[in-house]
Amino acid sequence: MALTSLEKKNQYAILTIQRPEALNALNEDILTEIHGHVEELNSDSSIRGLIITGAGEKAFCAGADIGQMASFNPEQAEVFARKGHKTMNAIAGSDLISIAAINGFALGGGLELALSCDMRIASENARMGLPETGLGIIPGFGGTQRLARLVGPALALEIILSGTQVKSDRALQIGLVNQVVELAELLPTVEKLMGTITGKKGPEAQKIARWLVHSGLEQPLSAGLEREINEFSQIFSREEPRIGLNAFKEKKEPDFSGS
Ligand code: CO8
Repeated sequence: MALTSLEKKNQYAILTIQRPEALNALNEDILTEIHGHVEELNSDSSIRGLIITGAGEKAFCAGADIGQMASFNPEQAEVFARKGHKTMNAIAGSDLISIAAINGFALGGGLELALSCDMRIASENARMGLPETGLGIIPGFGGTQRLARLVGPALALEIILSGTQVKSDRALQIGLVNQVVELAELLPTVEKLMGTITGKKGPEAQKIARWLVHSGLEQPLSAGLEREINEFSQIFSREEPRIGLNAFKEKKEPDFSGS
């Protein structure tokens, strides 16, 4: 039986991890399913956004399956880590605009899954952390790299080395999440934001801006700024600026659906 579900809505899809009895812990099958869903959505031109959440009211995802890891030798650990990275990279590297709806615990690989998304919105009961060092292991699905890039090295090290569970209000304060809302309001809030994002903006402009932000983090500021100038000029060879700028002049809503 599938351990994840995918619901397609207007322009976006909701991927839910369906293993609440194990707090939605990630085993190999779940990683494979998530990767498969992302690939399917990549090939569906009607879908531009991806929301990831966990079933139940207690957990987004409590991490990699600890039971599965207990007997690993180094080779098996590498296979599992590579599989996790492949899945997280598929999310981060796809053109899908992604939001993690964190509905409870997001620990270890669960937080790393949320970190592979563009944005994170958490419920008030959410607890986030990288408790791996308490298990004698390290974050292995991208946490050491993505968390430090998001909140800076000092806060990332505090979270990684202490294993502390970060509550929602602190997560908001340090920029780990974009918003905190009541649990009942979580999906409506995330869907509303996704609807705004996928609604009336220029899809090509969004794709390029998103790529500039992500790729800019991997290069010197001067190179990123130069890329921005190039992309800004190149976009004027496209249809979208004409639609958007003329609509503003004519005091109309832009219609990018045919661009
Ligand atoms: N893996 C497997 N099962 C889990 C996991 C998990 N990560 N987390 C919870 N479960 C299971 C529990 O075993 C329990 O099952 P059962 O009812 O059969 O005993 C069920 O979910 C409910 O959990 P609890 O009874 O423990 O619920 P509590 O409310 O008491 O506690 C906690 C909730 C605090 C979230 C607690 O479950 C916990 O600490 N879980 C582990 C969290 C954790 O350490 N996560 C990090 C795992 S390591 C990791 O993610 C590394 C990623 C990189 C891997 C690289 C590969 C090489």
